[in-house]
Amino acid sequence: MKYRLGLLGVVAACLAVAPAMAQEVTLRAVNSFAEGSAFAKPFEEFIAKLNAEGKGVLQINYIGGPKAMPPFEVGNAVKTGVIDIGNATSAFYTNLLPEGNALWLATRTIQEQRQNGAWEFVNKLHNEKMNVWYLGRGGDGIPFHLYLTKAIDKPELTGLTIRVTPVYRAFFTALGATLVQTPPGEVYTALERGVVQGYGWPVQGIFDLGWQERTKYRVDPGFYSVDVGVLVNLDKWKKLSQAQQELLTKTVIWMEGLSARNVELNAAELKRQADSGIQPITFSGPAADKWLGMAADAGWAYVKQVAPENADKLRALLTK
Ligand code: 173
Repeated sequence: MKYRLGLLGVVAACLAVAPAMAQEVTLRAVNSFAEGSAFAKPFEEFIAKLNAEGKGVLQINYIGGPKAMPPFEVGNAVKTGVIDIGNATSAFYTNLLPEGNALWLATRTIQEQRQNGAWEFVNKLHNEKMNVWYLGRGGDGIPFHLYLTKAIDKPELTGLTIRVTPVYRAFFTALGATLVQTPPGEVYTALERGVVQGYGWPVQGIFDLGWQERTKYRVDPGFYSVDVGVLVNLDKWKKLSQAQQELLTKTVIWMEGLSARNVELNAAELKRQADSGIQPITFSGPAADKWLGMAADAGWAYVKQVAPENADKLRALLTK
């Protein structure tokens, strides 16, 4: 009896001092993109900065990329708390959040979205439907392209099988393509085996997995804008102290600022593609208008179809 009272006393004493001297917390992180690759890097820089500045407050244990977890599972792993924080494009978790289909259709930067209430609304959707705190968004200012092994001469893909994710699904369907969905890690093999005659991917990153060896053409202009979100399990987020939450927010806003360098990175990547023999197929004038018009129209029509109650609000907040 005496012992038990003593133990309770110790527990009570610990609880009493807890708010004053919060414990350092370590979050377990997974990346849906291969370590060191274009869309993994900003998150890796975010982790490095946070760990340098968060000693005694908050640390992130970076478990790794797709070798640790299939990319299309990362959203669900954050939702259920299997991991605490993840780096994933919304295209990899549209099964959990159909509204995610709107994020790459944004024409406002994340900085503008924080100003006009878009981030707040997108975060609320993640809270309610995914048990996720939408900490922030990298990848701004990076368009997507269609890459091909066979040339086309007009905005039409009838008879071609193209590798997609949800990003390109509505647009390439409208262009008449046959679609095959794969995670990034399976693109090379699909090209090698001739299962696909092309793939959707952003302007950055095709060298990361060696696809330049299997790519002959890039169709211009690019369309949409990459979104790579930093997702935090909502239960975990709520348990963090104000100082820990502020450190995460401050550091992700710094990460969002890194997107300014994408102007230069995109240009360097286009040059590297040209140097490795990838030829542009460039639509201009009315063909370019048709290409970009179809991309936006097909994308928003799909959002309306899968998220009818939120589509108009998302479009108003995310686009100019
Ligand atoms: O093509 C993809 O795998 C994809 O959807 C994507 C989205 C954002 C960045 C990179 C790839």
